[in-house]
Amino acid sequence: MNHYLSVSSEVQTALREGRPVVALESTIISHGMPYPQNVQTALQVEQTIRDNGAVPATIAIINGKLKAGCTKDEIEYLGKKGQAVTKASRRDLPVLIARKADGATTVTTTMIIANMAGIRVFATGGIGGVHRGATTTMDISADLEELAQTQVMVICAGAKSILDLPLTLEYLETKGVPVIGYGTDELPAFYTRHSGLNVDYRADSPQQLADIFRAKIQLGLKGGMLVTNPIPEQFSMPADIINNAIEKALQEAQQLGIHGKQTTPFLLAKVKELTGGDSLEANIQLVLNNARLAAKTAYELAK
Ligand code: PSU
Ligand code: MN
Repeated sequence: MNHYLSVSSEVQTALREGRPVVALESTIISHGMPYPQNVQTALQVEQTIRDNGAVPATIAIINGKLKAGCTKDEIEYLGKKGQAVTKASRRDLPVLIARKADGATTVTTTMIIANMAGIRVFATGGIGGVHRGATTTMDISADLEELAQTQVMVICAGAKSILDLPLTLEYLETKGVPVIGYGTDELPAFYTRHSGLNVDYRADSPQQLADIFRAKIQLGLKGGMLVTNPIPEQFSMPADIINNAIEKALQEAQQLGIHGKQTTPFLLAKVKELTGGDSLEANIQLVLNNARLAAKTAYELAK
C-alpha cells in the first residue's frame, strides 16, 4: 500500500477477513446525476450492496487522498460540490494528489484505486468507449485501456450509443478484455436492453462470472473483464426516444466543438435534458441492478 491510499476501516477489515467488497465510482455522483438524487442514489446503491452480502467501497479523491470507502458525509460533499469536483481519469491522478485536490473517479481511476486496495469487483452504470468519429478525432476513453491492464471486474449496463458500439467491442477484443453478457447474448445499450450486437460470451449466474474471473487472475493474465448486465425490462426506455435524443446531442456537440474530457459529460447531460426525468429513473434502476449482481458476484469470488 502507498501513503496516498486511504482505505476505510470497514473495507480494510472486510478485505483482511476475505469478505466480499464492491467498489463504486464517484463521477456518477458528482457529474452523472443532479443533487440531491445523486447522493440518495449513491447511498441506496451502498445499501443494496450490503443487503446482498457485500461491503460497499465508494471510491473518490479527497484532499489528494485516494479513498477506498467514503463516509456518508464524503458522499454528500461530492454530490453537493457536483461539477466543481474534477472528473479524474488516469492522467489527472498525480496532479490532484500533488495539489491535495478533490477528484471524482471515472471507471478508469476507480479501477486503479480498487486494485491498489485489493478490491476485485466494481459496479457502475455505463463505461466510456470509442466515440463516434474516433477514426478522425482519436477520442477513445481511457476506460478501455484500463480494462486492458487492471485486474478488476467491471459490471455495467453496457454502453450508450453516444459511442460507436461496434468499434468499442473491436477495441476490447484487441486488448484481450472478455466481454460477458449477463443472461443475454447481446450487448445491452444502457437505457435499452438491445444494441443488435453480440457479446463474446454469456453467463447466467454470479458463480459463472466469478469462475471466469478467478481463472483469469490465476492465469496471471493482466487486465479486467467487462460484464454487461441489461437494464430490467420494466425500467428500460423506448429505443426511438433515446436514439433521437442521442442524435440531437451528438449534432449539438459537433456544432459547439465539444472535445476532450468534456465530450462524455456534455453528451450525457444533453441526453438527460432531452429525455427528462424518465432517463434519470432508468439510470438509477440500472445502477441498483448492477450493484445487486456485483455484490452476489463478489460473494462468489470470496468463497
Ligand atoms: N458513461 C455513462 N455514464 C457515465 C460515464 C460514462 O453512461 O457516468 C462516466 C464514467 O465515469 C466513465 C466516464 O468512466 O464517464 C468516461 O469518460 P470519458 O469518455 O471522458 O473517458
Ligand atoms: Mn475522451
